[in-house]
Amino acid sequence: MENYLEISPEVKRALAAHEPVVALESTIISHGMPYPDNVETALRVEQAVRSNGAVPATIAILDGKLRAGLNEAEITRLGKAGRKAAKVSRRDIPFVLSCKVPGATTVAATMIIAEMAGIRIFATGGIGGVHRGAAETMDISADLPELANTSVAVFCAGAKSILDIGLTLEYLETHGVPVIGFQTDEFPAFYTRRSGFGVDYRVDSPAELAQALKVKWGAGLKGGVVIANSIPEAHEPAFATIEKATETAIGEARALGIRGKEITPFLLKKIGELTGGESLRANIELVLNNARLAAEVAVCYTAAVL
Ligand code: PSU
Ligand code: MN
Repeated sequence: MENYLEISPEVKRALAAHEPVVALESTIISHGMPYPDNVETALRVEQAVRSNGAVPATIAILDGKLRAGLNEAEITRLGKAGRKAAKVSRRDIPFVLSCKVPGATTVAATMIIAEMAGIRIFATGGIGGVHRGAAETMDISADLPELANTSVAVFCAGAKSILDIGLTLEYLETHGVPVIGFQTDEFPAFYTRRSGFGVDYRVDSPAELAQALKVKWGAGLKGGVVIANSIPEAHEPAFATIEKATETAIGEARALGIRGKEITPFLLKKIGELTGGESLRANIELVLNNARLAAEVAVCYTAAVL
């Protein structure tokens, strides 16, 4: 697979110099937000990483290459393609590599490419998980087995309440994935700070977190880590607004028979419409917040492992 990997000159230089790099995913650009907010957000997220001392590496599949580090024109291309871009998880990688369609990587595929490039720290909005009703549908995101196997720390605002958060946490526990709350004892539910579920461990500083990552991977314990970073209070929508929109959106998805990889983008779009854009504004703020924290931790982590 390394033959297919193309790292941008800036990211390559930073990695060779053991400087902090933060991976960023691209499904959030193509399928997670509408154009042009998606492109604007992706560029602001890169800027947030830079302002906090790290080099951003947005990850995607373009023109038959696994890419780590995109320029503004390439990010714009993905943003404009929107849902015409392929949503790429682990199973899709070989097929999208061998065709012309641009591929936007999910958390799972971004982790694979980040690890291959030598990037350990990755910021996104929310991870996929076990869907509500999974006992019947068996809909479990490929993000979860990837977290079990691939050694990358994923900074997120928890898992969305479109998922069964309790079952998602059970899966992660079974597969040995630590779920760490950054300055929180409670696992956040993406748009909202509370879910009713606790985290496994709480850390209060980037340095403390970097040290735990160093020890985990240094000890040969392979696999991912989930760092749950709550949306800042000032940007948190009312719980009832989100919950009501989520219930309605899930009902519509069921009625329309939407399944598989289409579900998450469908629900995000619906919830955006139902909340009059409030969920989109929250989504943007929480991604920025995760990018800032991931960059701070990347700075401490590179210093710790040198
Ligand atoms: N959550 C969001 N926005 C997103 C996603 C999740 O708020 O764009 C995307 C991520 O790329 C995640 C993927 O990895 O959805 C999970 O999709 P699925 O459930 O089909 O595995
Ligand atoms: Mn699924």
